[in-house]
Amino acid sequence: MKLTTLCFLQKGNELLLAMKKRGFGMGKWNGVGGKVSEGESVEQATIRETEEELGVVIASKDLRKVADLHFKFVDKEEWNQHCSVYMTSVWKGEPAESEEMKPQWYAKDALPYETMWVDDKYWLPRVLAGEKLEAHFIFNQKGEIVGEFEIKTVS
Ligand code: 8OG
Repeated sequence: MKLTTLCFLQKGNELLLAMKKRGFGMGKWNGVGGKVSEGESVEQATIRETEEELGVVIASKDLRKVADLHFKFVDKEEWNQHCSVYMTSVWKGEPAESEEMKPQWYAKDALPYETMWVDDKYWLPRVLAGEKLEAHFIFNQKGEIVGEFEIKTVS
């Protein structure tokens, strides 16, 4: 199973989302992140991806792990992934558009869930309310959730 990362910058009542301009998840608002490379820790990948996609630098001590998301794809095993999700309120630099992402600040209570991955509306509000979560979702190839999903609080 692929290891991936997702990182959200937060500033007061706002969350930074970025429009994915190409590749998997194109056209969706999301945090920033991607695949963990060989020989890299999950935190190192989170920091690298955030710098590549937004041009900001995060120190590992400022990353707060908020969720483990397990995404399984029916008939597309190569898309299966374990995604580690982080939040941070501390970084260096000003978020800027890159080839892959166009960032925009949103009020946390007005996120554009209809233009985000379909699972996000189930777990992201809980993370923003302070919960730490582990969740399992099964998708078809169209990116729709199939059957029951599971979200539990972890300590
Ligand atoms: O390297 P690449 O950009 O393809 O990595 C995919 C990114 O998209 C990675 O940051 C994880 C993220 N991602 C999924 N599925 C979902 C999802 O269902 N919800 C959210 N919020 N992010 C997802 O691949």
